[in-house]
Amino acid sequence: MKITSVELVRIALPLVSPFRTSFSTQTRRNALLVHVTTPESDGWAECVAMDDPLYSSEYVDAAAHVMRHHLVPRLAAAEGLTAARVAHALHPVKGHRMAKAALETAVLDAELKASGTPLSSYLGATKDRVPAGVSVGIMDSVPELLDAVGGYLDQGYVRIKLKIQPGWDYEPVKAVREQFGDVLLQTDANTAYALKDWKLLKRLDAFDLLFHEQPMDEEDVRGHAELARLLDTPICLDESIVSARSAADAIALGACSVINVKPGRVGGYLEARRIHDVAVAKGVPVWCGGMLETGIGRAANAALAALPGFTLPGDTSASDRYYSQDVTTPFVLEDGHLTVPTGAGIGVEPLPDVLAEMLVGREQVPLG
Ligand code: NPQ
Ligand code: MG
Repeated sequence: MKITSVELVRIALPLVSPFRTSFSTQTRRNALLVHVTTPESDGWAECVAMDDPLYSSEYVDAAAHVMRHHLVPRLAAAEGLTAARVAHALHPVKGHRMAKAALETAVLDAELKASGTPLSSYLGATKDRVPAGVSVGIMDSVPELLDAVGGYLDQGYVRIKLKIQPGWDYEPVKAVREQFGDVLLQTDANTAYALKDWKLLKRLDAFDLLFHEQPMDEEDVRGHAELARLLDTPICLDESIVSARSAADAIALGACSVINVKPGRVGGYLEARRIHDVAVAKGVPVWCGGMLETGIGRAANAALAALPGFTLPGDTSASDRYYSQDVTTPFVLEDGHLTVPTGAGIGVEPLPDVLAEMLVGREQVPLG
């Protein structure tokens, strides 16, 4: 396949409500879409990098820069390019997995569209719908949190994830557990704790949680193994898992017994599938995380989440969890599930009128 153009498309989507985590409060998603064309077809993907390097070291301007100056020229120069060869062509560039993932996914979408194959079939999906969980931000008060959680449960979400940090952990988790009974409940600290805080998390053992996601620093894999020995609640890693190799290492060290798979964080859907395969071989359940994707990224995540090892509900929420107007046909909740797209490739594309409304800028990247 020959790439004939690569375009970076920036759009801005207001969030339906502010989303607060231990590292930021967001009121808007500035998304970066990648559009590639080939002589046979075209492909879309979403780069999940945030505005600021607060979740991981990547951020959207850096992703655009590295694509423009380092990644796209390598793709354009590659002989006999296929989606399966994108990672090899980009391998000389260290890191920048979110940028690489977006390019690989756009090429994959184009390739699969040309052959009429849905991404879900290509990846080996075994389900046509996936259970939807929801990630609930830090709030100003417990009553406000209970209102929000109650609303999501009324909509049908099958699992609640509470963002926590020191000072917002025991009381909110206890209140949600007491108010909503045996709902599937888990936490995500986005690295807000240190090993010395382990007693704060130990108190949460009382609430029969599925797991704590990424309590400590991204690089503190050994610390997570130590924490796992101190707690009854399992540990799930997110930020620490950047590849199939790091997943295998974390499992071997006893640092996690559950893995959050985010294709952007690990360099794409092919590496995400390898993590799935490693985890299945080790008996570790995986689930699909989220990065406040628009319908473009959400569609591909739904396909991944339909693989057999994805045995826990993901952060694959409906579009209206975040956006009153999505850039694609919206994903809706049906009986607590999202339907996996059946169209070729990722199975969705931006609605031109909506894209025009949300557009912040488009940039044609030179191929040479
Ligand atoms: C997580 N996501 O699992 C993340 C982190 C996260 C759904 O909880 C803008 C863009 C804001 C990406 C906030 C969820 C974000 C973001 C949080 C990602 O750790
Ligand atoms: Mg997380």
